[in-house]
Amino acid sequence: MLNDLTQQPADALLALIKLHNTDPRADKIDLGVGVYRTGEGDTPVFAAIKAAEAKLVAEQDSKAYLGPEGDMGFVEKLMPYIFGKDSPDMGGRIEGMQTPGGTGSLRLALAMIKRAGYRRVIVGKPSWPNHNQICADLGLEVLEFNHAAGGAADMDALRAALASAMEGDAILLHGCCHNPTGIDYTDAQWDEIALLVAQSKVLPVLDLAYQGLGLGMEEDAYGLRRVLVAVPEALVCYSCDKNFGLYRDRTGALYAMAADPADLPRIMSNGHALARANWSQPPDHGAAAVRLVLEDEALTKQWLAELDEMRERMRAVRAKLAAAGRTGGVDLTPIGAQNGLFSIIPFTPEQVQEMRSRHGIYFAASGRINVAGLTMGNIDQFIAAVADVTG
Ligand code: PLP
Ligand code: TYF
Repeated sequence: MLNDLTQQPADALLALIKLHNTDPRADKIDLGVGVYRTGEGDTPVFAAIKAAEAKLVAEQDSKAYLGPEGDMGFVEKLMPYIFGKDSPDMGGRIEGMQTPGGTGSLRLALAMIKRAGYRRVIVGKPSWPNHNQICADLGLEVLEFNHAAGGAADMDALRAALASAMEGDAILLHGCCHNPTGIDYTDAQWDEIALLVAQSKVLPVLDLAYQGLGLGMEEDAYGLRRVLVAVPEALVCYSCDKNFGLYRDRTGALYAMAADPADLPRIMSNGHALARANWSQPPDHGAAAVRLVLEDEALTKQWLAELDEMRERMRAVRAKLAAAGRTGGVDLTPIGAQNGLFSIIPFTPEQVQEMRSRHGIYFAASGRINVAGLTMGNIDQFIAAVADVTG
């Protein structure tokens, strides 16, 4: 029986790590998987997290089970950053739980909507491959629309998708730093999206995996907050794995917004039951470290300063790419106005292979580059390689 299983492909993004590692060239460049890198090419642990971890080791007096909801101090401390200081729980209408990363949160959110009777999820394409993969695994149908056209968000495609929405539809929206395009909605577009989502009555599922890496912590939450004030119910999938640099510690949260605070315990009891059926309880370490950062004013300041530095470095890389303008057969200008770790350069599949074979530069077959893999030391080499393979 086990022998009847068919071979599954490896995750293409994670497979790139190995490809890059086995390339012997000293000047190779890794623009593959989405992790932040410093100007020296490292992905260090945040100093604020290091300090919180030291405190955790010194002060944590038990590792006894916490329950399927995880560290509720962590869940609550994040809320003002996500939902705003003025109304961090929308008048008692929002409650959360800790999950294993943003992926765990998406898994629970989508399993929860399936339980609630939703049948279809509207998703902009291209999207992070795991969105479709989780929907497929849960037996949720996916309705795709084009996320972008001509370097900007394709609002016509989104309007048409929402106009065709039926009862039992949800829509999955990237809150900021769209993966893989880097093309985010403008504030004015979010204003319209909030109205359209409310009118169409689809359930919004907002995926916020990169808050603070785009334009700033507040700016990156604009769209999410606009949607939440316009609709009765929503789910928010949050990841701390990028903006606290916790990646492998799998740190995230799921928040539900209910029409009435009285509905929340019943809704969340489904999240807790699904967590028990999936992983019982989330891993503690990353969330406890984030809580300790957010409970301490000095550590919070330090974390925000580290996040500012990351964002500013990525903006500087983007500005330098944009300044190169037309390079070979492609135009790098739009990259300057895009947000977060990713942008797509319209390479053909052959050009992606040539970037690897001729230049030792590794990125996804879609042409998605992780801009954080570029530094002031290798960016000219990258631009010259782009000119070479596309010229
Ligand atoms: N959502 C998007 C759009 C992502 O790119 C990622 C990336 O990893 C995640 C969610 C999940 O993040 P994680 O599970 O590593 O916290
Ligand atoms: O898109 C990325 O590169 C990140 C990291 O299965 C990632 O979101 C990639 C693939 C994967 C899990 C995380």
